[in-house]
Amino acid sequence: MTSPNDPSTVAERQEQRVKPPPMYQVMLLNDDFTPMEFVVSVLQKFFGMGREKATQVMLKVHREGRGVCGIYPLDVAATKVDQVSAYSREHQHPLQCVMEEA
Ligand code: TYC
Repeated sequence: MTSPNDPSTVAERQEQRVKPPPMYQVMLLNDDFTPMEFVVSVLQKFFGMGREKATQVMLKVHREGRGVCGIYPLDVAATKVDQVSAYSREHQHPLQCVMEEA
């Protein structure tokens, strides 16, 4: 006998073959003008980081040129990029936020 929750049923076997959704890294890029404190506040506000983690990520971007803020499905990643870009523009900072497939 099979029940709807039995993994041997046709529906469940099909589900196991469905690929997981592609994931996207959201990254900040370094520049010479955005204040460090503003970048830390962005990482706290939009990526849910505590102050210590946000400071570590900001310094990594500052030293290495880019750094990952989080990894999300396409729609969430695209929304983060839009929100951070709009917020930075509103504050007249050139901070760049981009995404790429993880
Ligand atoms: N390089 C900037 C400065 O020296 C700080 C900075 C860090 C800017 C991270 C952007 O994504 C960034 N004020």
